[in-house]
Amino acid sequence: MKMLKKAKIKIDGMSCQHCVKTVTDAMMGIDGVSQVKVNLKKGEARLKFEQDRPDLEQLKSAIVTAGFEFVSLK
Ligand SMILES: [Cu+2]
Repeated sequence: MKMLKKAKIKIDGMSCQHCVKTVTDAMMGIDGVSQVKVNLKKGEARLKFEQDRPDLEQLKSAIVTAGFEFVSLK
């Protein structure tokens, strides 16, 4: 059984459910990411991923490419 790890990403610029879906799809497209839950009000995405944390630059660029602003990663 694989251990899942978690991260919380703050994202600026999401304003509706369409944005939520765009961000979710962008995150799910990254290798190793197995679950994404976006909270529109809080402007954050909670990720679950396998083994090592996905590359920070990869996460950032996925968010920026989708048209949003990466704020922080916890
Ligand atoms: Cu939107």
